[in-house]
Amino acid sequence: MSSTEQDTAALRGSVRRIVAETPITDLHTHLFSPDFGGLLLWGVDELLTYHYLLAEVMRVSDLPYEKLWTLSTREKADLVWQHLFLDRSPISEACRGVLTALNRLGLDVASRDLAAYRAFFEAQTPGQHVDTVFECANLKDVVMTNDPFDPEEHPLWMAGFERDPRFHAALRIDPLLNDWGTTVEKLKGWGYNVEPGLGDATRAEVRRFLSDWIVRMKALYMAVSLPPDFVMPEDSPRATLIAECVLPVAREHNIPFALMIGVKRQVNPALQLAGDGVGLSSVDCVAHLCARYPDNKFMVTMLARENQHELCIAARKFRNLCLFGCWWFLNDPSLIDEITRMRFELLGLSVVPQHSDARVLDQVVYKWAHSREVIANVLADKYADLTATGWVLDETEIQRDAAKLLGGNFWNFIER
Ligand code: FIX
Ligand code: ZN
Repeated sequence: MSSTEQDTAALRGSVRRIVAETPITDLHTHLFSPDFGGLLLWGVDELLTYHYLLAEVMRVSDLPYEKLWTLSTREKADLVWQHLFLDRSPISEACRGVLTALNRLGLDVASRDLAAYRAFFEAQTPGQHVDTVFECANLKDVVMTNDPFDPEEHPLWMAGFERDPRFHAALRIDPLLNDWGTTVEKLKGWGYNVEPGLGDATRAEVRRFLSDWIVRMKALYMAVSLPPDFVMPEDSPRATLIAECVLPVAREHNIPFALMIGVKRQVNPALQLAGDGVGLSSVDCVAHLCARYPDNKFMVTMLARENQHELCIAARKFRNLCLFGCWWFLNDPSLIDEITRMRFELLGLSVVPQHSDARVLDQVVYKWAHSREVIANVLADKYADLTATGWVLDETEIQRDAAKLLGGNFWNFIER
């Protein structure tokens, strides 16, 4: 090996170590702290019945779709284990993820002993297990997805509880923006004087509703997922609600509005939560929002691979736009590699390269292990290109950069 090759290998090793050692803030998950009781999902049966894996198992099983939903969680897990792990090698990213999580939690993956894995999790308590998983994933804190329209979650917030400081809230408002017709009745039931017509008085009441929940949850940001045909501006309840309610309230509380764009809900309703798809969206409306509302902060992720380049260019134009994550069907090593490389080349370090979207606590172990590896490799390539120019980097600078990517950029954007 030449001395240059040796230097590059050493640099690569340092970057991997530093990225692994940098604690993470995970800015979008579907996790809950143990205070939320049954809403916190964890353990091997939940890992195996993740909706990504249910979609995969239904491709290879002959089970009628409607039969799947009559099975218990354990029976569904057995089905997935048999078809996706025993009858064929588990090479998909979602399958591999289960194995990485079990392995990193100290279980013997070679044994293929599902009963032993179940016994391990049965011996844990949720509180203990949160500590174990946070340590194993080197996670500092996470942002939940908190939906005031969820019948299980709503009463918990209303009753109030002691907060686990590692779990931050995000106010999720999909029903408000995507189904105003139904939401209007719910708001009325909670004492907000709203009418379907969205006149001035109704808009003021929607603003009051949003403010109340931001304060109640101490929400770091508001968030919505949107279909590929989302447009702004337009003459629709959603566009009116965004322009006249969400954005003014976000400005008042100085919090970002997160838009997750490109999900085609229920392409196959028989698959329930696993039945959503993807479509190409418009980046123009993101640019419109950033330009028209310069005093608002926008966090944006898009689901279609084909939207990523245009979205990077939009982010070059607007400092009030924070790009984040490789969302859902993009959370695969080859796509994270491609997207992260493009983002670094176009935006330098001013992005949040990843979030986990974990629904099951143990998933943060694998999602972050896999993403860290890709991010470190891409970063190491970029540093190698820099050193080839004669630029010299020291470890503290690599630590500084990794800290920005894995949490610092998000917190700076929140505090801006
Ligand atoms: O809308 C979202 O936040 C999506 O991430 C989820 O609804 C989706 O089901 C998911 O879990 C993706 O990873
Ligand atoms: Zn999500």
